[in-house]
Amino acid sequence: MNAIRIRNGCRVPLLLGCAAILLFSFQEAEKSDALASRPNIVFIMSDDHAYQAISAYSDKLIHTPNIDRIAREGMLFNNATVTNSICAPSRAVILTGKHSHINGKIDNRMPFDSTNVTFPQLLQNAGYQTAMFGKLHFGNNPRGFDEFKILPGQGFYYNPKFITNQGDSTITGYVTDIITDLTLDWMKKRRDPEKPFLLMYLHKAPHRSWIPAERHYKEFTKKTYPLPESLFDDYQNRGTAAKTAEMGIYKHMIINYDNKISRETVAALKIEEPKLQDPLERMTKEQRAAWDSVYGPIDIDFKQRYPQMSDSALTVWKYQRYLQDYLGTIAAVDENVGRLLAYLDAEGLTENTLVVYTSDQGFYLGEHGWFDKRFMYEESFKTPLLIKWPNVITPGTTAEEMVQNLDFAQTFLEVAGVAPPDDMQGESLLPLLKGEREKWDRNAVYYHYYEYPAVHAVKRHYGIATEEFKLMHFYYDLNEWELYDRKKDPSEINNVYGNPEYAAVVQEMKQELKDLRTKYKDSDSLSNRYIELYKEKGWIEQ
Ligand code: SGN
Ligand code: CA
Repeated sequence: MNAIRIRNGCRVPLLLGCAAILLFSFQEAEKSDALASRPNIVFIMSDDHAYQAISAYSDKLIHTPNIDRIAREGMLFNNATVTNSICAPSRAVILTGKHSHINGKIDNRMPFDSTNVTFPQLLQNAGYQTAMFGKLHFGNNPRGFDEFKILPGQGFYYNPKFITNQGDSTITGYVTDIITDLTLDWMKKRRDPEKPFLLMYLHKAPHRSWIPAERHYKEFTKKTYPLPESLFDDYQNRGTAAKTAEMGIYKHMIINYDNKISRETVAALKIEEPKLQDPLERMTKEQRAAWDSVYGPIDIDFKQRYPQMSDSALTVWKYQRYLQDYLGTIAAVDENVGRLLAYLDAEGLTENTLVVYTSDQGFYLGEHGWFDKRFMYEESFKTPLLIKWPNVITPGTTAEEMVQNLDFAQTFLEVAGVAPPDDMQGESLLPLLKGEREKWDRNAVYYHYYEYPAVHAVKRHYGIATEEFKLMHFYYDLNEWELYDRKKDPSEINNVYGNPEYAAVVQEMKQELKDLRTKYKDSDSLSNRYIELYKEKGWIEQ
């Protein structure tokens, strides 16, 4: 209509000028149409959320109807993995689209080099409105965001502090609810309907030390969970790294800090264990009273039973307490994901919004007797990934392709019509989202973990995974290889590296690993440089 009016108003001498105006207004209209039709991106990520604890993957432990909805209305990825199974490095890989050895954020301690180009900066430059709420864990503020409210470091479950680009604050309440309140407040009051948006909605839960919301105390502390087959793993037929890691439920989980038995009871029972900062100390009097009314009786019961408990009974007790609290925190995540999805529905945003649910890595829920992550073994290497985008993805589909957190940046840039920088190292998932599987040709993925020596004592290692095999090399104060037959031994309890039947596989996999390291520009000399950096910082002896 506007264009016609302009044309009708033209007089001959002005014709050229009018044509120019007309062209300009067409171009502008097209540009703003294209801008408006570009999808919104909602990136939901939790911290340490194991795929075993999402009912779209397995309903043995918990029912997560709201997270499952993303798969029901979209795509469930059965082979999504991370490149380095630890928090801040995973986030750096996601933001930069580059492996840790390239973006430099190899572990939770090293600073993030903010000269790295991140996909939110590129989306912001391309006209997206950008916001981030929740846990980033970088030590520095995110770039490329119009608004952010992030937890300092790990953040707190109760009455958390926030760093924002309008000053810092402390908010009373439960962290998962608050992160959602902040997100919805931004959506309701400051979202610009003229622009597509990128929202990064990042939960702290279910990170250690696993404190649920008050409304879930009673329900979850009553539950009993099935024991994983390898809860009592003795690490036979494995290498040194599995034997020396310090993340055993029996040996390393702290009865006070993790299992929430009071310091008084622990002292009375003469249990010797590390004393970490009390995670309950931030609670208000009322919050603490609500906690004590449910957890107090557990304390009394434990005090009575502990003297008679065998080692295996104590392992099972710790496992049950661990899962009750861990899964309790996930119940609040699921509810809050539901709140956000309902808001998108109510605002008519659902159809053209790409919603991702993922975790910064996987987690052990008693498999191999462990909690925590870090290893390239399955439960921490694999991460949940569910994506919906009703305008594009066929509902209820699954993807078996080997995708990684490395792929998000290029995916989001492609769906927004922004050319990715040449040095990003992932692959856009858009062909898979569109159902064009023939366009996907990756057949191996690369992994490299660095944070050692450090908490949980997981040795440095790198490796390659194909659909059939996984080959890992543990290095630094160790020089050991491990090979797992993923089809025959999905639980990875039998290292077949030295088995003559696998000699040819070892040879092939080593060659593939070498090729992959060349492709991604990783090398022993780079590994040594990062070890030198640890020495310079005084984190390891010279
Ligand atoms: C803290 C946890 C560790 C955990 C790291 C890294 N201990 O140090 O158990 O492995 O974070 O987690 S705690 O006593 O502080 O809870 S990460 O998800 O941030 O990488
Ligand atoms: Ca994490």
